[in-house]
Amino acid sequence: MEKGRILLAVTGFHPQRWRELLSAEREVVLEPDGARDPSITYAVVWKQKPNILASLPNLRAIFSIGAGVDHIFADPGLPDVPIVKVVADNLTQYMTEYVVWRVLDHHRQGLLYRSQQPKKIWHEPQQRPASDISVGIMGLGNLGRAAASVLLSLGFAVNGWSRGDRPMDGVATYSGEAGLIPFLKATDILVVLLPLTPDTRGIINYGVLKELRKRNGLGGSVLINAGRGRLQKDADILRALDDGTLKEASLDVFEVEPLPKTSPLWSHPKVFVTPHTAATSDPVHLAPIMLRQMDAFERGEKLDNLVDRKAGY
Ligand code: NDP
Ligand code: OXD
Repeated sequence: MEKGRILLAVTGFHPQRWRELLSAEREVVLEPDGARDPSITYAVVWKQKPNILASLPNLRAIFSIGAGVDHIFADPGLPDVPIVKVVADNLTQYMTEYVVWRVLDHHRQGLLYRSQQPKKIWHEPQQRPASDISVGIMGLGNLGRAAASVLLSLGFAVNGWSRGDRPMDGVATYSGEAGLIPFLKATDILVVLLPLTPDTRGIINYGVLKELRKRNGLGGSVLINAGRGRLQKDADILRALDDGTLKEASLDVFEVEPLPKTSPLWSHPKVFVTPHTAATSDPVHLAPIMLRQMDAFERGEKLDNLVDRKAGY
């Protein structure tokens, strides 16, 4: 089979860098030039323009530049071809670093020390062992499981919540709607690593935050969201922080991105903001993985890491 050409339809990343790396092995056409081009068989996308993929008569597979694929499903004219998501060691490592960094910072009172320093306050809060704190990972998938195993090795108690049963050694696992409240009630630090789907949109709301466990050495429950912004209600998080339902939050993702300059989250003393950078897709690592998958597919092998279109992730 001839090597298919690639349409690169990328908003917000660095299309030129992706183009350079992908074109080492295949011809790459930048959106919008490839519209209706019959020689294009693959699309590599991030937030592609609506209906561009539907215009390609011989499209055989869509590759997401990210682990999340909600940006692809936002296209009303999405063609019915396989969708491949990113699963890669370096992306997983970045996310594990982010989760462990934020959990340790909240556990070791980083926000308190940062507020004390400008005022030259020498005050030592009580220290507690990690084993006193349970971290609940919402979304025990590729990223959630990797973070869970490092947190376990640091001595934290770890809970996990997923759609189906996903047993993991050392982790108390919960699943589905029935498992949600018990999972929250056993969790001090909630780490959100869910995909954005019709079932998960808005799931991080006041009612859910209210269920988190308060009995812990942290002095309150903590939210860390590195999944997607529209999983959460920004206003509910602010309300929970202001009435003490939440002690602190680390947010990498927001309902609207970039986070509007008018958002009170920017200057909230209990919030740590990062600009959707928990785990950045690095084309140097990811482009070769995509090219290998295209080669394998053309040899008649199966594509890995396929998205379940019905589940939406
Ligand atoms: P996976 O598909 O491997 O895992 C998703 C997990 O979420 C699975 O455990 C799945 O359950 C669970 N899940 C999905 N829907 C539900 C539901 N309705 N109820 C309960 N659990 C549910 O994804 P990854 O771990 O690779 O990535 C997770 C998300 O992280 C991405 O979708 C993306 O949005 C986000 N992300 C953010 C980045 C950032 O920089 N901020 C970077 C990379 C990813 P089950 O196991 O049963 O299928
Ligand atoms: C992703 C992301 O989904 O960067 O990979 O958010």
